[in-house]
Amino acid sequence: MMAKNKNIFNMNLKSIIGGVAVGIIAVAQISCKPNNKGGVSGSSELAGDAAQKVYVAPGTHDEFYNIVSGGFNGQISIIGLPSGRTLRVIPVFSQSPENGYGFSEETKPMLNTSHGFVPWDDSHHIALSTTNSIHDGRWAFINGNNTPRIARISLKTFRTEEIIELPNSGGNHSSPFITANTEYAVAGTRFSVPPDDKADVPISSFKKNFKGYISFVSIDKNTGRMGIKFQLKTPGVSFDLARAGKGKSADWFFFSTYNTEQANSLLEVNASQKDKDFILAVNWKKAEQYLAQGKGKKEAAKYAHNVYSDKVHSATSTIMTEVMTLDPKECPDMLYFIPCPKSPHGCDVDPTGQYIVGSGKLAAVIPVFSFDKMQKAIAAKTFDGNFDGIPVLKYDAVLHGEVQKPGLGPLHTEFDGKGNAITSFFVSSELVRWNIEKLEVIDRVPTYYSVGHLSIPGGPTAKPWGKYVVAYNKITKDRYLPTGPELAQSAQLYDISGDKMKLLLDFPTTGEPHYAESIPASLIEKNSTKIFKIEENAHPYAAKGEKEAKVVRKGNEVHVYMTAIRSHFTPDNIEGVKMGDVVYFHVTNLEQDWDVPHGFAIRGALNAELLIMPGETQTLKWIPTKVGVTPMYCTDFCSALHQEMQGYVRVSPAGSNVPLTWGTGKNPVAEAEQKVAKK
Ligand code: K7E
Ligand code: CUA
Repeated sequence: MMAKNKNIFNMNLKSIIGGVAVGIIAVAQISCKPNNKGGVSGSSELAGDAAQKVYVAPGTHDEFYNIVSGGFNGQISIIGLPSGRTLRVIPVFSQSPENGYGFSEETKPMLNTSHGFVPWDDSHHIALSTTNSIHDGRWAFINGNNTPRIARISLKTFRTEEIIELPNSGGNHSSPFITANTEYAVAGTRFSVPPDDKADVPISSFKKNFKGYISFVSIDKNTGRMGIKFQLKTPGVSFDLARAGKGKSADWFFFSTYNTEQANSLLEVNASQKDKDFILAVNWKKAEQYLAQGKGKKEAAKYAHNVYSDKVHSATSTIMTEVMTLDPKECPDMLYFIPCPKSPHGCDVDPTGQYIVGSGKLAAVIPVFSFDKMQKAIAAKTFDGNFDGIPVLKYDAVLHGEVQKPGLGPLHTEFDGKGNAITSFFVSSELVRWNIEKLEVIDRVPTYYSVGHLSIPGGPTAKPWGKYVVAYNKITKDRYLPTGPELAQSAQLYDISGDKMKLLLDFPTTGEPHYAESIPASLIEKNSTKIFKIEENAHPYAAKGEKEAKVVRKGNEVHVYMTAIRSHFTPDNIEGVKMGDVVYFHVTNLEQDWDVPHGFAIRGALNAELLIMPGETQTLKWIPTKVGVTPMYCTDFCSALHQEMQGYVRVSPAGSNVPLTWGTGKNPVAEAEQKVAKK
């Protein structure tokens, strides 16, 4: 092993000198070598005018927002296209040391679950809200995989506004996917599990007791407010990915499945036995009808529903106790299985809603199914038996056709809006463009290396904006300066406006990008929130002017109603805090100017810091650990006198009789003490 490593290392050195792309050789151990014709890896594919095409001149803006899942960091990155510049990281399922999300008292409830406080999760899929299957720029949704949840992010504030937990679910991978008019965010469970209220069963009783739950989370048209409308209790298989229909197929949802073998151990082998798994077609309008007819059954389940309010600048977490379920056995004509070779990963619907593309990770072809044929096959009952009571449609009866020899290891497909699909191939490390009607490959281009998801602006919608495709690669190897054992994850931008896809740019991403969507900046930028209006601040501990600043003791709790404005805190001197106290700094940023946050940090805080936006109140909980005078300061360079934005808190021993005094000014505490003495 050592010798091998050394060898690669030597070759890498050579590659720098001699221009041999050696990273590829290393990658070849796990995937095939892209068809690279030499030079520094990929440079030969680089378009001659690439630099010009991605150059966004200083002071000008990108054309698209690229909204990218952070994968195992549980966050979202906002990247500008075509520049590849990272504009923001939005914390969703993980605490953030950048803005205090999940650390401040106001945001901690966002990470509450039925298991308690979960500070870090894994996220895979972005879904942007649509109207008539076209981007409307209102919200982004993303899944929490490990502890199953769906989050809604406002594209006005670029903040997480709501998180709902999904009961009866494990590994929330096939999630979230959005219906045409954002009626629902839909989530299929990756792990089939026994129902939460009857969960203590032997693992070996999988076939009997385990179910694959699909959650339909309704979304309020105006507020975006989420709620679990119902769950479908399907046979115990693994759901991988999904897409809603559009246009003629808008009443339907399509899910890729694997482990239809229903194995509960060594899935690598045991779940790859069958020649075909399934795409599950769900008529969700019919499910709604059954629900209206009273076919639903309430089941006990525990899940958290967390909502953040921009008025009180705080989140609440409510534990819900039941969920409505629909059993397909009592709801005929609602679910159909379409056979799909072999362990399908992506399941994507073209812009017209006519074609459904399955991407079998281990398949040698890309099958494309026809919605019209599916309707005919259902009407004529062209079935190939059933799976656990659900009709299986005949493969040939539903198939539009197969793309032959497309590449190795197809994962995901997006659409360019010109009648073509582009599919990512993990094993052969390439993007392949093919014509949907003719099922012919028309172009292919290597990726560096092992592409997972891909994103065309509007690519999953009825109206692809086209122009670019971004490849999100799983392996970076030699693409960037090395940074120890952990390397940046890599995205690559290609121009798809012409006949040939052309590589324009590599850019590193934060975390591991799985899925991303891209949307024209014009649909979002004009709505961006600049400040929170101080007069609308309804936080119970807000101080909406320096006159309202105060310190209040309630038993051993000390509440500091503090204000921040360039360049001081009020109060900035506090005495009378004692060991054993729990101090809450409720800091209101009085600024009403865009881009003037203040920070707050206090020495020895075991929790965190704060970053407070204009007009907002945020709270840091601090339990003093030492007697003495403790400094506190603003952490965000807010003005020329930012460094002067500081203060002190005096902590005395428990039981001391130092009076509670505070102020900002010449000798604030002395003045306050005189006032106390006069009384
Ligand atoms: Cu990364 Cu969408 Cu979780 Cu495919 S999944 S790559
Ligand atoms: Cu406020 Cu620096």
